[in-house]
Amino acid sequence: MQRITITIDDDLLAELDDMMRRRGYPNRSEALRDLARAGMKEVALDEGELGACFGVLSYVYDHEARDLAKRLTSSHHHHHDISVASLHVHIDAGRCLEVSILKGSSADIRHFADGITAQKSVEHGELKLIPRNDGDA
Ligand code: NI
Repeated sequence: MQRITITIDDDLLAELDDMMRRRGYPNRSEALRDLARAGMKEVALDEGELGACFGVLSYVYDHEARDLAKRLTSSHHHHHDISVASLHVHIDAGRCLEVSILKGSSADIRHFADGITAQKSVEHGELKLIPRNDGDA
């Protein structure tokens, strides 16, 4: 074990202490270790090669933005091997929410998702990867 010193702003520390009380952490070190582990797991999922995966991609877009809806649909058609299914919700007069289920290697899924979320007028893009071998005994 090593002892480190960190600097943290008052508001964040208050939130941390509050969470510690709710969850019954004995001290800040234990709470921060758990948060760091959880964060590192997220980073590994974000960055690591996970092999065969399912992906859940969600995003909101402005359906009146020039040609955007058409471009997004074309992307899905062009990558029909990756894009398994999509749910489309008209959230209000101008915006659509889509949730797409993707299937392929983590690299291919990330590449496809980046192509969607990097488009202008696409917001709240988020990709969750689920390794397909998770359930293996
Ligand atoms: Ni719509």
